[in-house]
Amino acid sequence: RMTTRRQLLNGAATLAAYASTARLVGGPGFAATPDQGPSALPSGAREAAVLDALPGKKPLIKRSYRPPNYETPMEVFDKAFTPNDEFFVRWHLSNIPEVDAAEWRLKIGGDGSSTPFELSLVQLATDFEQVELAALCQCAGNRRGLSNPHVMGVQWGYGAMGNAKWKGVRLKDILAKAGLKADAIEIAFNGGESGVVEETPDFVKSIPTWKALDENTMIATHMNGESLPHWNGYPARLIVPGWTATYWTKQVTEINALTKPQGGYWMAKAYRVPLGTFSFTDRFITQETDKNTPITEVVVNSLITSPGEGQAVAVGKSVDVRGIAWDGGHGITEVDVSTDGGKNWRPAVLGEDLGRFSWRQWSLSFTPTDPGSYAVMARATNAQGVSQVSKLIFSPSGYHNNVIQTVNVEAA
Ligand SMILES: Nc1nc2c(c(=O)[nH]1)N[C@H]1C(S)=C(S)[C@@H](COP(=O)(O)O)O[C@H]1N2
Ligand SMILES: [Mo]
Repeated sequence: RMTTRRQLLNGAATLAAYASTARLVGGPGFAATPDQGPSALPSGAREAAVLDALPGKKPLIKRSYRPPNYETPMEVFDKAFTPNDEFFVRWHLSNIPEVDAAEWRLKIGGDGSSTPFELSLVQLATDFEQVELAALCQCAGNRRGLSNPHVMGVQWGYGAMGNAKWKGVRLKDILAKAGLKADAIEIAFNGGESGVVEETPDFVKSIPTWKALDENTMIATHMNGESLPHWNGYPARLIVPGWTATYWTKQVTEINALTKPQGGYWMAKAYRVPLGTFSFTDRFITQETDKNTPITEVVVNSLITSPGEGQAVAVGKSVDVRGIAWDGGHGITEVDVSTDGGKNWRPAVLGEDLGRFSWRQWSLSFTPTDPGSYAVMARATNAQGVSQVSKLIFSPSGYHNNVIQTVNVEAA
């Protein structure tokens, strides 16, 4: 347990340093850079975005200091897996405790469990089979800042997502010991943090029991071969492959099987869309009302990682257009690229299949024949035959923006 201990001490020192600077100036700010995000973001959001490093992280695009919301810069998405120190950070509440690995316990119970029990981190590592899976973790509000009209919430650009290899224990193996009752309809998860004021609703999320028992759903302790970073949920977090990251509870302390729908703020009020806005495959029936439904799986989407917006390219020289594409776990079957603003499309070459919950890299080379502007676009299609949309499907909280992206390059 030497590593754990050392890590803990390092973590404690850097976090204490962070706490003191944060209190004074709201965090150590680097100068604002051109990477404030796409021009479609509200101007206030662009001006407030600076590159800033949380303890243990490389500089990321700061969207808010408290709670800490940091976005991954565009160039990082050229990598198949997002390094832990460049992975985005999203918290709803500001008091995020430093977890002592030795004292941490995961309590499993709820009125839908007949045999409640507790697990230590050592038990989690030794009493269960360890599994590893590549999966995209994407905030449902990724690209919210591009909503037209603009909506409330963190004004994310393209970087509220990441791809990682998650290692841990299948949730179904843990639940197998909980004596689940037949009427346990949801499994709820509580995170370790709290709000600054007592009235702030605790961060509790639930998923349907069928999704909790899916063999891919897990309690992860490791990410890309290392312990989870503090900011990404150390010592353990829920991984719900294919579903938006709002369900991926970090610093999980409690798992409760419920015989009634979880009715807290973060389920009943937040992360919902009006009925019929999107056509989800996965339904969360026990949480549906006659007006709205919780968001569930990630929608088909892609990102052009190169060339960058406004980049100068040479006439007669080949340009490597590349990026990533993903969906909620059906798998990407095709990515089409246009270099003339959507008039003509050509299929890109797909990279290695890292698993259906991972994003997939793609590339295509094109050679500009004449000087002038080229509007480069990418459109992903998944195994269900569903493609990205040309026009935003508007939702009041700006979820699931999968509009085909355009990058303009200048050939001379
Ligand atoms: N405990 C806790 N877990 C949480 C959240 C939170 O606020 N508290 N936010 C969720 C949301 S909305 C997102 S997008 C992801 C972000 O994961 P990351 O910070 O590891 O990138 O964490 C999820 N898990
Ligand atoms: Mo999120």
